[in-house]
Amino acid sequence: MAVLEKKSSQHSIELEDKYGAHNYHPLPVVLSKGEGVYVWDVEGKKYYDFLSAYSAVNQGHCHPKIVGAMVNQAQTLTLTSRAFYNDKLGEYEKFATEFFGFDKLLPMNTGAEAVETALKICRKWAYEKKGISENEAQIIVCENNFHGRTTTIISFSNDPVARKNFGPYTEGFIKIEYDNLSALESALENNKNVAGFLVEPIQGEAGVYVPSEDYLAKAKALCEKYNVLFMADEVQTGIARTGQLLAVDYGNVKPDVLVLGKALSGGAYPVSAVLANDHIMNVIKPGNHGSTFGGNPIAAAVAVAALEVVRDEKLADNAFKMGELFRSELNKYIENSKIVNLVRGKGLLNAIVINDDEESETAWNICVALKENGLLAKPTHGNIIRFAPPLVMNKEQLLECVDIITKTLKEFE
Ligand code: IF1
Repeated sequence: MAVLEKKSSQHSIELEDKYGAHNYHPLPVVLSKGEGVYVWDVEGKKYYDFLSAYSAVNQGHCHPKIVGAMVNQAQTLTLTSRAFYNDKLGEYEKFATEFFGFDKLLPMNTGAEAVETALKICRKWAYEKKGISENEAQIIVCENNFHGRTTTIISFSNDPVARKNFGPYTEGFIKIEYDNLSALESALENNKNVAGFLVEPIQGEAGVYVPSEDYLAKAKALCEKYNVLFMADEVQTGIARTGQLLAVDYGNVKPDVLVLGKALSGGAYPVSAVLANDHIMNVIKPGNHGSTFGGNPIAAAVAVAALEVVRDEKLADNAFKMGELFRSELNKYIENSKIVNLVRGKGLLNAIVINDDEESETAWNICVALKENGLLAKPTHGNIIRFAPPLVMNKEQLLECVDIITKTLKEFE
């Protein structure tokens, strides 16, 4: 008889280490259950999740309404491909386009795929509507961007770890400094072949870098002046994360092309999308683009439920209020801290900057100590720790988390 193997963290870690590619360096915690703002490891220890799967689980872990919609649809019809219609996709497209205020939606699965889709739409629009000559289109992107992992997307990354030895790279991108309007204007002025500008409303991977207040609105105005598509990558910042439904809402900016992913499904299923109005989206014709799984009935049912949760539970509002509270509480601590320089962010997308160089282990060690104290977060760029809990967190829970964080930081002062 087979001996029942007792589940342990160590065992799971060893399995991944031996049989999985080493493309990640996870914190040593093995999770097996989640509910709302909490996750549990295989030994049964409970944690506050302060990463939310990189902002995919905005609606909280295993939200019953989202899981219910998924299970229900999974028992009825999972996948048809787009060779046939299904009875859920159109309903979802109607719901989501009305929700975000666009004419049309193109469904994909991952964030990177949606970004690729936006780039393709932009190029095709440039040739067919703007009149740029074939193969000449340029797209402006920002330094320190993160838009995903495909070969084209890493072609315009400037993170050597993401990029080195994956060449040759895709051409047609111009890189400018983020949060720099004159850099944008001169890139637009000096090149008649610019088709679009792709930007993160807040740079997540760069360390939750919030641009100047009027940056996005003025960048959008410049794009209009030069007849260039303003493409907002809201894969991480969208769906209430920053305290508004979209981060561009702070500047009343309406992107020409909106890219969504992650929390569009509440983290239950890979669902991404590109939204645009007809004069742009209609450049895409049958055969130009697609995906076996994009727009499948489970994804459609899950996305509708996930957006309804955001609306019905007023998650943008809550993220705004909890974010203000979080930063003001942490600022009280930082006043007398040697180890933390500052806290920054919007809504519940925040980061603290540790007073140490990027090569130091301090931020990692703080995250390991946070884990011991019951809160999971991950460092980025060596000396920055991102704090992005599910948006369903209440005040009492948030204050308990502030307590855990400040108590842990004190161990490092
Ligand atoms: C990983 C960061 C977060 C994104 C934006 C597109 C994508 C992402 C603005 C691609 C993905 C992820 C992926 C994740 C780490 C992560 C991340 F640290 F790298 F920056 F969230 F903060 N646009 N972001 O942030 O979406 O294809 O992954 O669905 O492990 O690479 P995807």
